[in-house]
Amino acid sequence: MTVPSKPHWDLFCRVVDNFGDIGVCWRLARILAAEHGIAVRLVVDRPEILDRIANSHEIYNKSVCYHHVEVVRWSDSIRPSTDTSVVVEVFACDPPEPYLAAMAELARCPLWINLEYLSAESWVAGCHGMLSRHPQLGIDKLFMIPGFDRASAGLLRESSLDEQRRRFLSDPEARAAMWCGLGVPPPAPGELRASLFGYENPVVVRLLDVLSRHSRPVTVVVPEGRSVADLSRRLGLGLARAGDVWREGSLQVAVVPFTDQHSYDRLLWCCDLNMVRGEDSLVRALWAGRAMLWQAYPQQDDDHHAKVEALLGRLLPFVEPAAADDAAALWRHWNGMSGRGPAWARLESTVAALTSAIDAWRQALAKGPELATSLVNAATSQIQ
Ligand code: TRH
Repeated sequence: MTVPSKPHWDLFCRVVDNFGDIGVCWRLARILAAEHGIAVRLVVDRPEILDRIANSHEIYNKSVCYHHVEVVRWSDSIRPSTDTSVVVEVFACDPPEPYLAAMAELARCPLWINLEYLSAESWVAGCHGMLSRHPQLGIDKLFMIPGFDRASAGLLRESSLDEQRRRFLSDPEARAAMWCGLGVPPPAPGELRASLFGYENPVVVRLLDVLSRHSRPVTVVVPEGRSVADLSRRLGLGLARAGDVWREGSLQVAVVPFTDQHSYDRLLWCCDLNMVRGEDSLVRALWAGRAMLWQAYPQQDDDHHAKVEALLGRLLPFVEPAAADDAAALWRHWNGMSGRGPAWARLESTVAALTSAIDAWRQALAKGPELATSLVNAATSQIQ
C-alpha cells in the first residue's frame, strides 16, 4: 500500500513592520502543518524575527525545520516543486517573479492565494473569494480575506485552543508558574490585572493616572517593546526592561519579557483587561474572552478610524445597552478619535460590560469560519 504524500504548500511572508506579518504566518503555518497534515515551507525575508515569537535560538543561515514547518530565507532563486499544490502570499507580499513564472510552467499550476489583512469592514463580503489574473503569466490569484463572519475567510484558531485555555485556567500551579516566569507575583485577591501591548499612545498616561486612584489594586503588565518605550518617555522614567516596576497609588506597572506566542496567549487568558493592537493580538484577545481595548495600527490620514468603527460595530451588539456608549467612547478615545471622552469614573463597570461582551462574542465567533480551514477548503475545491 502506498502512503499518500502530504500536500506541499509554500507561504511567502515579508516582515514590513512589527510582529504582525510573521505572527500571522507562523500561526497559520503551524495550524496547517499540525491540523491539516500539510508540508509547509515558510519563505520569509527576515526569519530572525521569528526568534522573538517562536522562542527558538536557531541561526538562520540555512533552512531550519521546527514544528514541522520548514523555514527558509526569502531569495529570488526559490522555486516551486512539482509537488507544490498551494502558494499563499501573505498580505500581498509579491513572491519573486521567477518563482511565479516557474509556477505557471508546472504541469499542474498550484492554487495561488493572496491572504489579505484582517478586516471587520463590510467591503470584505464583496471582495473575499475574488480572482485577479496576472497580466503576463495568465494565472489567477484568489483573494482570501480574514474577517468576522461567514462572508469572509474567518479567524485563525487552533482546534484545541479552548481546551488548552480551560485546562490552564483551572490549574493554579500552572498559572503561578507563568507569573513566576514573567517575574510578577500572581494577582492578589481583589486586584485588577491588565496587559498592555500597543503602539505609542498618549491616552495610556491618562489611563494610568485614573488607575492610580482606582478603588482596588491594579497591576498593568507590559511586555518589552513600543509601549514600554512610550511610557518611559512620557513618564520621564527609566522604565525600560523586564523586571522594572513603577508604583503610584493603587497602581503598579510591571515590565515583563516579550515571550513566544503561546506564553503571550496565557498572559491574555489570565488578565482581566487586555490592551492589544494590530491583527494577531486582537484575535488572541478575542479568544481569551476577557475585556479588551484594541489599538488599530495608526495610518496616514486617520484611515484606521474606519477600522475601529467597523470593529466596534461588530462588538457593540454584545455589550449590554446601558454600557454601550461608555464602551464605544473608551475605544474611540483609545484610538485618538474625536467624540465624547471616556467616562473614567465608570471604568470599572465599562470593563465588566466589556468582559461579558467579549466572552459572548468569542463564543459566537467560534461558530464561524476558521481561517486555515477556509484556505484548505479552497484548495480542496480547486482540486475537485
Ligand atoms: O506587531 P503588530 O503591531 O503587527 C502589526 C499588525 O499586524 C498590523 O495589522 C500590520 O499592518 C502591521 O503590523 C505592519 O501586532 P500584532 O498583529 O498583534 O502582532 C503581534 C504578534 O506578536 C502576535 O503574533 C502576538 C505576538 N506576541 C508574542 O509572541 N509575544 C509577546 O510577548 C507579545 C506582546 C506579542
